Amino acid sequence: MAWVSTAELAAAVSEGGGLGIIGSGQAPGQWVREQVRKAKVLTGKPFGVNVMLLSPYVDEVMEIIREERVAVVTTGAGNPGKYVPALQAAGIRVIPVVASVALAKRLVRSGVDALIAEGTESGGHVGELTTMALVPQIVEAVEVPVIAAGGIYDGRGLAAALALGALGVQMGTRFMCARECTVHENVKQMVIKSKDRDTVVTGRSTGHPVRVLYNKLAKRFIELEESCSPVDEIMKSGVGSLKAAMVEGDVEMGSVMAGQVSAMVRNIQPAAEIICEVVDGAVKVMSDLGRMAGDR
Ligand code: TUI
Repeated sequence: MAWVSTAELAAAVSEGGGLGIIGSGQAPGQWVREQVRKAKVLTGKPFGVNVMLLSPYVDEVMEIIREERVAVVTTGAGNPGKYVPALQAAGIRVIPVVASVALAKRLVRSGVDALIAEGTESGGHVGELTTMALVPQIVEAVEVPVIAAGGIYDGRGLAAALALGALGVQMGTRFMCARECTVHENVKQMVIKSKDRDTVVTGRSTGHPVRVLYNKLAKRFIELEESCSPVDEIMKSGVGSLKAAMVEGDVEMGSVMAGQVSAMVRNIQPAAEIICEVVDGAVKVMSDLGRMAGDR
């Protein structure tokens, strides 16, 4: 979660029993190094960095991650195959986000350590399949551990993901409203006020579909797409808009990337409390389901 999951949130998640991930987005290598070093001060526990493969800085970011010996790299928006050997040689676990069975199989052949199967319910760059359909298909297709993502908010979502064969979950949107999350307060309030149908996917015609909370920018994007404007004109109207929303708090003309569970987020909570609630909730759901199964 570029501009959202900074060192503070990642460290708080790792301290709370999860694996915190710093979102590096399109930031240059030096910014990533500073964030990694800040997280190392805030926690002694392992954490990861997400690398957005469309970033112009991807090569230098990968190099810095190697130098800093970060525990885990996750990737988004592409195929990280060529980076896998060098990262693993430095003892770094590589866990790409995938949205299709084909890419999952290809990456397992590249030797990745695990996969994150992300359904279209998620925020930001999205694929086509839902988490419910995608996760079991990837679980069947590969032998590495699968982590489910997209549409997971609480213990019910974690239990459902485990039922589909995932061994864990990745959650983004709920952590946007973690107390330690440094995203602009306007964004937190927009998430908290959102309703079930408030996210839309824009940019399908550009080849980079992105789920966002509906606002003036999303409206303009949809209008440009409906009028079949040239792809570069549509892309241009999105440049810098993620930072405008997440850092500067422009929730009208900025890109407020968030997933479909946005509507379920109702308050600001410490990251550790979120993790406890999710895990305790899943244990309760699973024991209730076990009882239901035992009753027959
Ligand atoms: O990457 C994300 N979420 C993102 S990246 C991002 S920045 C961006 N901004 C505008 C346009 C495009 C990107 C904002 N949010 N999540 C992980 C993710 N990866 N979701 C889906 C994918 C994915 C999709 C297709 C991964 C690989 C893929 O196929 C690539 C291939 O080569 O087959």
